[in-house]
Amino acid sequence: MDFIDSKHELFDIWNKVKKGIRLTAEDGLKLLNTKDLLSLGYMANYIREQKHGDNTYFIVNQHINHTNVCVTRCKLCAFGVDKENDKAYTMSIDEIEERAKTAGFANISELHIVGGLNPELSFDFYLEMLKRLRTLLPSVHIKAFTAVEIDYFAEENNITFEQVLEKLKQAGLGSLPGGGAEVFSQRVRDRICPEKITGERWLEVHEAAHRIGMNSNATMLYGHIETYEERIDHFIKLRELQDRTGGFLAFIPLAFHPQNTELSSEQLMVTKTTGVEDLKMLAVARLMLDNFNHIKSYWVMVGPKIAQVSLRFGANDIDGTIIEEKITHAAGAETSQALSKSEIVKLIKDAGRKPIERDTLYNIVNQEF
Ligand code: V47
Repeated sequence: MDFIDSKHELFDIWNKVKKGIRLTAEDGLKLLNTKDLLSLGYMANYIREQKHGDNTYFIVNQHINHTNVCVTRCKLCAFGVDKENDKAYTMSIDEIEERAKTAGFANISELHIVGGLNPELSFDFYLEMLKRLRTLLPSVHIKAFTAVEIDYFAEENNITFEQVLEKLKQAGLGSLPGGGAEVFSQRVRDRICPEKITGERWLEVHEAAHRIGMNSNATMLYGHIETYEERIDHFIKLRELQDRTGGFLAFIPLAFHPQNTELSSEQLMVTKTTGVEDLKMLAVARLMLDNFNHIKSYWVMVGPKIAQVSLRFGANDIDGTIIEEKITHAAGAETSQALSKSEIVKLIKDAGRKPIERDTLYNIVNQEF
């Protein structure tokens, strides 16, 4: 007997999944509304295993957040501050280089660099930073700057996204991370990040990157004030862009962390996401984003234990060693700053999956574990 039989509320969707038929917005809503987490996970796992078998990717990487000074000051964020704030910091290129050098000794294959919109840092600063990192660590892939930062550089310098991206690429940029997408709905953005670029602009920046042959990732910040309809709308917009370009490498659902953000205020009282919600998002992402190869379970946000279990709920990537993380930890993350390679390998093996160390573009670095 099939795990999901003809009497099951998800039977029609299961039939589509088995036949490889694209799910509709209505199907997506039904998936988000189901209480049957195991059937949802079963379907997501079916696709996950079709695409990747047991293969489960991770990366040895280092995050660098070079400045927390930010002019947009989004309500969802506990990291960005005004430049007058006691906690404000901006690293010099020497300091960034120093951090990268230490990471280089740990044999990282990726630097993930994002920061606030700091008017005191010129575009030349970033070009110089990339050139120096490229010279220091020529074999390390630099994944840096969210679409929000790319848009800011374009506005500040009165040039197009393509021009910004071309200059950064020439200086050493390899790809764009997926941050800053939040939820594309303008209703939500007006309340959680009114100063941030629109969802359309976020998508335009990524489309421009894909046009010049640069890959990127996509994210969605969930678990605050967004509705299930708005989550589905976000998935569909990402899926449409991916149909046009094929440039996205991975989708990463980001579990909202409310502590120290304006969204945890008494009026809004947004609380942390639960394990069920986290697993559900990863599973629905796998099923709705049929043209994304990789669904990444970001252990920093969902915790290593949920990340591990999610390897049976659609996820095939557990992200990386990270080393130092500031954005989620400013908002109350209880996870550690880093996981060692052997800890990641153990999580994956204990889930009955095969660990594969990858680089940013999913080339295999090592699979002998
Ligand atoms: O851009 C901000 C979000 C992003 C909070 O591309 C918050 O490989 C939760 O984008 N609670 C940074 N999230 C993280 C990110 C990322 C992480 C790992 C891998 C990749 C990748 C990308 O986190 C921000 C913003 O969208 N964020 N504040 C918060 N309070």
